[in-house]
Amino acid sequence: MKGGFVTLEGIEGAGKTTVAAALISLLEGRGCTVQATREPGGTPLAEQLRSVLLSRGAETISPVAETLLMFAARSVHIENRIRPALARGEWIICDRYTDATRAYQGAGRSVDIDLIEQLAKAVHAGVEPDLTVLLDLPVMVGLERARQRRLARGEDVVDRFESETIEFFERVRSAYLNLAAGAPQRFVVIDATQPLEAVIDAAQAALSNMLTRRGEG
Ligand code: Z5A
Repeated sequence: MKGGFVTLEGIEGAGKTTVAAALISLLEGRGCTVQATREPGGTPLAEQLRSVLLSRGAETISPVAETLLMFAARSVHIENRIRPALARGEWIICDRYTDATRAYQGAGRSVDIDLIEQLAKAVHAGVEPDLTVLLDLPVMVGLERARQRRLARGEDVVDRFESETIEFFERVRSAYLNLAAGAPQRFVVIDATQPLEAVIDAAQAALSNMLTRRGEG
């Protein structure tokens, strides 16, 4: 079986981390070699850029600077990890990718979408997801899940994104749904308010369907 590239997207608290584990288990059950990774991050250097992007320091990071840093991290990630793994015929399950930049920096922070597409072309022409699973849920539900998780872990700090307004996350959610509507051959949208088992079943079915379409089902 040849490898593939699957991305998971959605607002905070959508369940991406949990669903990623279920997709890995399906692929490993079929004998595939799978790497789970995330953005921003995924390599030691890209994880350093993640810390810069998420931490709330004294200096302002402009929306354009944030976009450039996202793509810098992505470029490091692609060249050191994603491209080599795909070339070896492995699978990549990635928690967020360029659709997150389109949604968060483009819609959330009003960065010019043409600039984002130019950077995407420069950084990863030819490295596009085969399947994108969008976990969709109302903003308030996602934020409440994230808040509960922080409480359970005893964390009392929020990062640069978690401290954003509800309106910001509404723009991000709408942008994701528009992206999905514009590329139905790549996206599968799952109602993430369903019980976790139902969300996992739907995500695994989407991946199985993709394998079947590729003649590998
Ligand atoms: N960002 C960006 O702006 N531009 C970019 O290009 C990229 C990223 C790549 C870090 O991302 C931030 O980077 C992100 C966007 C920005 N900030 N935000 N928001 P991240 O992916 O690392 O962070 P995150 O989105 O905040 O991840 P998360 O909160 O961990 O979300 P999740 O992985 O989707 O959720 P989860 O951990 O699987 O689940 C959250 C909780 O809900 C957990 O307790 C689960 O048990 C529970 N859960 C999940 N599903 C269910 C269901 N169905 N029912 C009940 N409970 C559930």
